[in-house]
Amino acid sequence: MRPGRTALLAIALCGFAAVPAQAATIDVVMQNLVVKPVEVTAKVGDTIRWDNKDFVAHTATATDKSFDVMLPPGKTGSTVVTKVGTFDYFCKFHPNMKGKVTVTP
Ligand SMILES: [Cu+2]
Repeated sequence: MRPGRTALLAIALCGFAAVPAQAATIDVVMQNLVVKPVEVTAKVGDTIRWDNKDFVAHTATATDKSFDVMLPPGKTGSTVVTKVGTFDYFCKFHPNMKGKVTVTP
């Protein structure tokens, strides 16, 4: 590879590394008292968005209280994950509704 081309490649790689990864939104649907998908994986900075398609209210309440999102009937709610770890959550009104968010760096 010619020197000029190597330099150009180095600049391109540096430029790519300097751009932070785009935060993603991970959608979870609550319908018929079921959380789908039950388990999702996110990276720090991503948004988890729950879409309550039922006619009753739900919550996405972390067992460790790291988030507690109220989801009125037909509404969405979200939280941005900021900590690495595995977070189990449930619905305060329907404790059988459970899900899990795994957050990676
Ligand atoms: Cu519920």
